[in-house]
Amino acid sequence: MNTTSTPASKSSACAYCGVGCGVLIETDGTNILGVRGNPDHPANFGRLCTKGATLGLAAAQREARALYPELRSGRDALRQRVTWAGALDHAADRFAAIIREHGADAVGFYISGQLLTEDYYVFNKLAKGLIGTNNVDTNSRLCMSSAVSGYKATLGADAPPVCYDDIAATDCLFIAGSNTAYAHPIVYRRIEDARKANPDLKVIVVDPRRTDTSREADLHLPILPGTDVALFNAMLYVMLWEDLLDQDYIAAHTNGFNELRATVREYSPETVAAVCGVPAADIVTAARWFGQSSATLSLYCQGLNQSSHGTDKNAALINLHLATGHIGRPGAGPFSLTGQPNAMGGREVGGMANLLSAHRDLANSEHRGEVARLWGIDSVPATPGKTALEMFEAAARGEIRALWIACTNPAQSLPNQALVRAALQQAEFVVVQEVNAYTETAEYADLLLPAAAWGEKEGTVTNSERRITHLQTAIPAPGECRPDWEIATDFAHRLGARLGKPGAALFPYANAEAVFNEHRESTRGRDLDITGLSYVLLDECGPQQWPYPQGAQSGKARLYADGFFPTADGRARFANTRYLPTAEVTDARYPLHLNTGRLRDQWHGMSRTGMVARLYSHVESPILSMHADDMARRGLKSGDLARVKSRRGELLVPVEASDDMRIGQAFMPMHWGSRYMSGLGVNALTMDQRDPVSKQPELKHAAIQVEKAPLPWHMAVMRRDDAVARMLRIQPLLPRFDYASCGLYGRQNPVLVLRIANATPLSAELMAEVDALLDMQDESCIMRYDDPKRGVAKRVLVEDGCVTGVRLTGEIAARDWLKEMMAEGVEIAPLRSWVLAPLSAPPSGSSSRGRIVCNCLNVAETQILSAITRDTDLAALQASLKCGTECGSCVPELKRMIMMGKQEAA
Ligand SMILES: Nc1nc2c(c(=O)[nH]1)N[C@H]1C(S)=C(S)[C@@H](COP(=O)(O)OP(=O)(O)OC[C@H]3O[C@@H](n4cnc5c(=O)[nH]c(N)nc54)[C@H](O)[C@@H]3O)O[C@H]1N2
Ligand SMILES: Nc1nc2c(c(=O)[nH]1)N[C@H]1C(S)=C(S)[C@@H](COP(=O)(O)OP(=O)(O)OC[C@H]3O[C@@H](n4cnc5c(=O)[nH]c(N)nc54)[C@H](O)[C@@H]3O)O[C@H]1N2
Ligand code: SF4
Ligand SMILES: [Mo]
Repeated sequence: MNTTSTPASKSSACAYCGVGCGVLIETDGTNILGVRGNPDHPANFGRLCTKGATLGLAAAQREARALYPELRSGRDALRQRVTWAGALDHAADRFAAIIREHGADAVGFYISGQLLTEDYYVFNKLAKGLIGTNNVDTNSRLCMSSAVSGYKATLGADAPPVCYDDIAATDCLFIAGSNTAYAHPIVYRRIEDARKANPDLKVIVVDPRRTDTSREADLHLPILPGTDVALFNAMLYVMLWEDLLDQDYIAAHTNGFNELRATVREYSPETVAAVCGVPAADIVTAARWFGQSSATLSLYCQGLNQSSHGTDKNAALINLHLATGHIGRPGAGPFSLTGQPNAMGGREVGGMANLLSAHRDLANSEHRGEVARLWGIDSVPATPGKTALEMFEAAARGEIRALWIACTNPAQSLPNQALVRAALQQAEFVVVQEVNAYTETAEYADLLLPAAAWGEKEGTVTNSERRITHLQTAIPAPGECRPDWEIATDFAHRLGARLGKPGAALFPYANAEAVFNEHRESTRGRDLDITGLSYVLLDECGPQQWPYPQGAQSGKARLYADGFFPTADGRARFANTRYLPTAEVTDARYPLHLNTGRLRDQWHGMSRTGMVARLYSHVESPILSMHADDMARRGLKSGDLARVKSRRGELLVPVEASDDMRIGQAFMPMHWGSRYMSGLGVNALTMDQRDPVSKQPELKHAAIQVEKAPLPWHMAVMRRDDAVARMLRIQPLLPRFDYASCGLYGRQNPVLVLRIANATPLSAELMAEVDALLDMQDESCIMRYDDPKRGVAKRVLVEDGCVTGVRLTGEIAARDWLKEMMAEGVEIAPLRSWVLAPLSAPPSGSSSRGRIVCNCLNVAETQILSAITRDTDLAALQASLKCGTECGSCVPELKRMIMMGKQEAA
C-alpha cells in the first residue's frame, strides 16, 4: 500500500459513492495535480468511474468555495465576514441561550454520510454527550436507514455480511432497486468481469424502469413501483412449493419461519403477477434461479430503501436468503450497497437520532449507560431524537429553534421542499457548515462556516463492504477552511463554557487520530470491534474490513459463516412481511407515477460535479422522461416544456419520450435544484411520508399530473471564459424566468449555457441584467442581427477575434452547434455571414456532435452511431473510436447502442 504512496502522492478514497474506491492524489504540496485509481486498493484495484476520474477537476474548482466564516447580523441583512472566534462565540451564545430558555431539544444537528467518521463522532458526542439532546440525524435517513432496520430486524445487527469478492463467486446475482451501472460503476465493472468469467452466471434485475443495469440482465422484472414485497413473498411461495428451501438451515439458524410461511400462502405468482404487473412465469423463473443456484448474491439500494415500506422491502429480500441458506458462504448473501462514501461510518459511530456509538441502541438503557461511561458523563438522554424530516417539521412549528447543518444540502435533497424551506425560514438561527458557499441551503445560513474539503483533511471512511480506508491530507485547505471535526470541537469548548459543562475535557482532541482512537475504544467487544486498527496499520497494511479486534491478523471478509447471529438466541429472524401499497397512489387528478434517481455523471445537488463542465456532456439539463403514449395523450413532443404538479408543489421541466418507461410512469433525475433550474427541483414534487420503522421518506414514489406548458418565447445564452464564476453570478436570476436552467459545456475552456423560456418576451431591464452579469453589454464588441417581425435576435460578443458570447432569442436551434464551436475557440470570421443572415438554424452541412457518451475520450453519440454497422461488436467499436477504453462507465451504454444499431440495420 505504502509502496505506491510517495511524498508527492497521498493515499485517499474517492469522495463520491459507497464503493469506496482508493485513489492516489498527486500533489505539489499546494495543489492537486492529478488523481488516479490506487492499484493496490481492494475496492477498485486502480479503476475509477467518470466521477472518480474527474475528482481532481472538481477539487480544483475554487470559485464556489466558502473561504471565511460569514455572519448575518439581522434577519434580512447580508452576511459579513467574521473571525472564527467571533463566529463560534456567537454560535455558542445563541445555542446556549436557546438551550437555557427552551431546553436541549430546542436545537438540532442535521449532518451527513459524506462526513468522515471522525467528524461524525464529534458531532454525535456534541449533541448527545455535551448538550444532552438526541436531535442529531443525517441525510443517511434519506438513504440507508431502511437498510439498517432491515438488517437489524432479520440478522440482528446492522452489518452487510458480504464483500465485493462475492460478486466473482456467485452463480446468481439478484439486483433489486439498484442502477448499479450508474450509481456504483466500479461494482458494475466487477459484474461485467464475473459474467465474462462465468457464462452461466444468471443476473436478475428488479426495477420499474429499464436501465443500463437491467438491459444486460438475463431477466428484468419491471415491477410496478413499490411492489417489491409482493414479489419477494411470491418468490418464497414458489420456493416453498418447489422445495427449493434449505430446511436444515432454517431449522438450525432461524426463528419465525412458520408465521412467514402462513403469510406467503396468499402470494401465489398468479395473484402477485397482477399486483406487480409482470408475468407469473417470470416470477417463477426468478425464484428458481435464486433458489437453485449454488450461491445467490443480492445487491440492492434506493429502489428498496426510499419507500414507505423500506424496512419490509429489505427484510422480505433477506428472508429469501435465510430461507435458502444463501448467506455466510462465498458468493452468497444480502448486500446493501451504500450510497455515500461514509454512510457506514456514520452508522458505526451511532450518529443518528435513534442510535448510539458502535451500533448501540438508544432505546437500550444498558447501552446508554455504557456510552455515558465511555464519555465520562452522567447519562445520555433517553428520549429518541427527531429524525431528518421530523427535525425540519419541528423547526417549521418553532419547536426546534436552532439548526446546525453540516455537509448536506437539505434545501435541495429533502422531499416536500415547501415544508423544508418554511422550516429554514422559521428557524431563529441556522448554521451551515459547507465547502460550497452557493448551495440552496447556504442561502438560509445565518452563520456560514467554511469547511476543509476532500483532499484537505484526514480521517477514515467505511465502504459498502465494511472496509475502512485512511484518507491522508494532500493539500492545505484554502482561506480559513477548517476540518469538520475541528469546527465541532472548537464549538463544543465554547458552548461547554457557557453551559457550565466540561467542554474542553470532553473534547480533548488535538487531531483526527485522537478522535479515531476514542471511537475505536467504543467498539471494543461490539460486532464492529476495530480495536486492532490504527492509522499506522491502515497506512502500512492498507484498508481493512471490520471486525478487526485487537490481536487479529486481518478483518473478516464475510459474517455469519458459522450460522450464529447477533441476536439474543443466536438465531436470525424471519420478518413476517406483508405487501402494502405506496403511501400515495395515482388517481384521476394525479394519474402518473413519479420516480426519481441518479444520472451517471452527476452527484446529488451538483455542488461539486456541477462545476465540472464535462460532467454535463452525458446529460446536459434537467428532463422528465415519459412513455411516448402518455406524452401523445397530452400533446407533448420531446423537448416541450411541461408543467408537472403533485399535491405539494409544481415544476416546469422539459420532457422526453423514453422506451425505458412503462405507461403511467415518469422519471426525473434528482440532481437539479433551485440553483440550477427555475423552481425548487424535483423535490418540490416528492413527498415526506416515510417508513414507520426506519423513518426513511418515500423519495421514489409520488403521484403527479403533467400538462403542456406553452412558453412560446425562448432564449439561449452561451458565454465562454470564467464560465463557473459567471454561472454562480447568474444563478440567483433563474427564479425570474418562467423556465430556466444553467450548466456548462466543454472541456479545457468551458462555456456557460443558459436556457430560458417565457410566456412573454423578457423586459428590457431583465435582459440588461443578464447582459451585465455575463459582461455582454459592451456594444463595441457586439455583432447583432435583429428581425423584430419574427421576434428573432442574435447577439455575438467577439473578443480578440474569437466568439466568446452568444445570445439567441426567438429562435435557438443553433444553440448546440454554437456552444461546441465556442468551446473549441471558434473565430468570428467563418461565422460572420451566419450572424448577419436571417437564417437562425445552423447552416446546412453543419450540425452538433450531440451528447458525449464516452466522457474520458470525448466520443459523441453521433460518432458512435455512424460507426456501428451490422457486424460491429464492442471490441471493434473500442478499437475504432477508443470509446469505453478508459474508465468503462459508458460500456453498458455502448453495448445498448450496438444492439439498437444492429436492430435498425436488420
Ligand atoms: N452517479 C451517481 N452515483 C451515485 C450517487 C449520485 O448522486 N450519482 N449517489 C450515491 C448515493 S448517496 C446513493 S444512495 C446511491 C443510489 O444508488 P441507486 O439506488 O442504485 O440509484 P437510484 O437511481 O436512486 O435508484 C435506483 C433504482 O431504483 C429504481 N426504483 C424506483 N422505485 C422502485 C421500486 O419500487 N422498486 C424497485 N425494485 N426499484 C425501484 C429506480 O428506477 C432506479 O433505477 O448512488 C450513489 N452513487
Ligand atoms: N428526489 C430524490 N431526492 C433524494 C434522493 C433521490 O433518490 N431522489 N436521494 C437521497 C439520498 S440517497 C441522499 S444520500 C441525499 C443526498 O443529499 P445531500 O446530502 O443534500 O447531497 P449533496 O449534494 O452531496 O450534499 C452534500 C453537501 O456537502 C458539501 N460538502 C462536501 N464535502 C464537504 C465536507 O468535507 N465538509 C462539509 N461541511 N461539507 C461538504 C457539498 O458541497 C454539498 O453541498 O439526497 C436524497 N434526496
Ligand atoms: S465507483 Fe466511481 S464514484 Fe464510486 S467510489 Fe469508485 S470512482 Fe468514486
Ligand atoms: Mo444516498
